[in-house]
Amino acid sequence: MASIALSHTNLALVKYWGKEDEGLRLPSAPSLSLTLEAFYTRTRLRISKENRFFLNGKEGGGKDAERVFSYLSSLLAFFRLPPSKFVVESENFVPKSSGFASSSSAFCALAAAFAEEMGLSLTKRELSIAARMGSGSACRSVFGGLVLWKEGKTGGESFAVPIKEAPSMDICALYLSLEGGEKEVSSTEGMRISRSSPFFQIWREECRKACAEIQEALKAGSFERVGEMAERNACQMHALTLSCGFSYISEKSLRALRLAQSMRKEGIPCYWTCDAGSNAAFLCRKKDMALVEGKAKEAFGSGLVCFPSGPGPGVKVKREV
Ligand code: 2P0
Repeated sequence: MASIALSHTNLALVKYWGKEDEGLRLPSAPSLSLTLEAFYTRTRLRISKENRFFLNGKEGGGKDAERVFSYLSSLLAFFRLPPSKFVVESENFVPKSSGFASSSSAFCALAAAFAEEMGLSLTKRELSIAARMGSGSACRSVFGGLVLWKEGKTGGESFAVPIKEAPSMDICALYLSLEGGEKEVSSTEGMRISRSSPFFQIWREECRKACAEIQEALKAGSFERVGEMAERNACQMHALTLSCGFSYISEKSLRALRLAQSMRKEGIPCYWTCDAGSNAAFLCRKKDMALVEGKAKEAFGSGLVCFPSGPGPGVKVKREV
């Protein structure tokens, strides 16, 4: 017997960057994301005599396994369940060469498989809270399409809610694999340092405003306004880190930003975003995807690897007998 969960990653249009409580992963501000169809994690979990973790078919020890089992122990304690051990087999369909993080889909799939295997019958809200405890952005992957993560003042108040699980707005992402390599400052560390910025309070306010404005723009059906707000929020996040003396963006990430801006001047609605790494993504309409990809290859060379994606579904889980 085992439980299998399938969860898609999400791309933040308003970034989660800063925690009020590190242990609980309570964010300093709300964030808003698009769940992506193209990238996902499939996780199979069963109770066993010993803890074992497999990633993409290979048994893994080290930090990944440590984080998985420490998270599962915290879930057992949170749901007042007796100590148990697990075999966890995860497959990541997030291309390694993309350089994009898979923690949102990984921890959402793990939370969902755990809840199913332990017979917890959680509501989506409870599952979002459980996923958040593994990795903040994982709480948003519980839902498909466009998702809002409310900041909340306590662990029980901080969860994601769907804005539109099947967006009628034509909105897609094109990931650009600009460079590889490990980032020097982890997200956890980067968020911690960023709290010391003189601009941190402004950043929080800007995220609150951006979440409200994007929701308004979605209602009004304005893709351009959504894109503008997302690009501005990404720029503000990177300005925040820079104000503390470190940065994730590279010369190529900035070239991608300028490329999005020049495409707009040509009448192609394309907007830039970038997470805690130097690989950027473009937001565009599905009908413009090929054109945007062509422009990216023109600018960065025909060998540039791009990953297009439309909106994806929320987490799914089933019991295997
Ligand atoms: C996001 N990022 O909203 C932001 C944008 C990176 C930049 O969520 O410490 O791995 O596990 O709660 O979720 C990366 O942080 O952080 C992240 P933890 P996580 O997608």
